[in-house]
Amino acid sequence: MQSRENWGSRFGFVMAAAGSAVGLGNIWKFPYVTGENGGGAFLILYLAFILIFGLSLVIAEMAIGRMTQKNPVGAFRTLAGGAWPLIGYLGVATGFIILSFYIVIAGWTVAYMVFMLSGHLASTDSAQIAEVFTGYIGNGAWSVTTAVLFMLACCAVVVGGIGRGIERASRLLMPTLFVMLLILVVRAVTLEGAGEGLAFYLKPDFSKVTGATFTAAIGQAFFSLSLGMGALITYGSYLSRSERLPGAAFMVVGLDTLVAVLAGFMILPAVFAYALDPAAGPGLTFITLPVVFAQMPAGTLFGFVFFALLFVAALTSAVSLLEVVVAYLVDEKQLSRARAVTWSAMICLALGIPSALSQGAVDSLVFGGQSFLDWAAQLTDILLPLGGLLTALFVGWVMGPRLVREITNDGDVAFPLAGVWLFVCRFIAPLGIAWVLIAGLI
Ligand code: VAL
Repeated sequence: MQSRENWGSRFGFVMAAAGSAVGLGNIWKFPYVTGENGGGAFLILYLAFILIFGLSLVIAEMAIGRMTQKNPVGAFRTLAGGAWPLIGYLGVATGFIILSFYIVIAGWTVAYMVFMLSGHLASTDSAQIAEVFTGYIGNGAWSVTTAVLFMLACCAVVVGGIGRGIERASRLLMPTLFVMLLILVVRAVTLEGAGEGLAFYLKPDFSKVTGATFTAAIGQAFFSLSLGMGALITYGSYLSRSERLPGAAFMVVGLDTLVAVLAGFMILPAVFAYALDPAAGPGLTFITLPVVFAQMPAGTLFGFVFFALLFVAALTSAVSLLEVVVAYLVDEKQLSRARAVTWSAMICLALGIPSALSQGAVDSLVFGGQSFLDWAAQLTDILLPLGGLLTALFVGWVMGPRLVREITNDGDVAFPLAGVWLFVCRFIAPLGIAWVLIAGLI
């Protein structure tokens, strides 16, 4: 058997894993969910969940991948028999569902880069921008086309493999993303009237916190960290045995959280500076922000940079989701990489088309008050924490100290919090996640 390809360097791995984590979840979803859920209060919950559950599970998933050097299904099968490999299947399926609607939204960023330059979004009237947005997403042919284009970009990266494909793209794209983000944050917080947005973001309003806020915050934490979707197990499986895992995991979690927090600093002050509504929901990025850019000096340029930023973030994330399925097909079904990429992209597109068409093109794809895309997204908000809960149980009760030995390279690498980590996996994470899930359902 051919030996498994490894990341070329620690930096390459961290950039790829941070590329997976930093995505639409941080830049598109986080600011609007924060806007809808009372600003600072949501921020506190989100940060708490990242710290309590997120970090421990990131370490756990990466370690499971590295220990087995296998895709999620193969990894659980190698470590334990019985029903445990089902967690792997759950992860692969969840990643696949996410990818199916992710390419649709990412496709919107492709269109918006063009719209920004062509002047389609040069209006200070949000009703007019809303018309451009709904006109475009409601046009089935266009939204399917941009989703296909985006998927092709993902395939181009993934088919190149780990080192020459994913790692090379991430090493280039992630630093670019940070530079673009910093430029936009500086622009936003120096706008006149930005202070009110900063206050909204940083001063918690606990009266807006309900059971649903908890579910939203935990779903957001898992989505953002790429947990429960097989991605970190898969990326971990390409990590060399000699790397120090805890440090890499800390860096990935830190970068992901930093980008989400900075995205809040980039968007909320700008929205307030122009007296717009922070609770505009999913349209915050695609309807509200163009109005902001239209009023800002050199707004076309900043607007273009913003949607390019969103595109880059989405690409490195979608690549990791595609790699989950590709790794599964290559390891378990012995497909060549090229074939695995072709098949998974085609099936995923087939599943994504209803999401693309549910935005106004086909009325019957809206049911129960939500579009097909919303249903898919909502389903994953439950599947992700569920996957996390099961992984925590597995790690805490089945693997236990065995995985600690893996994390510490048999005692060579310091992991002073091993005891706390194991305690979190055994008790805190399963009970806490279950509690949040039940509170949300009730
Ligand atoms: N973690 C990414 C994001 O936040 C994806 C892979 C879901 O968008």
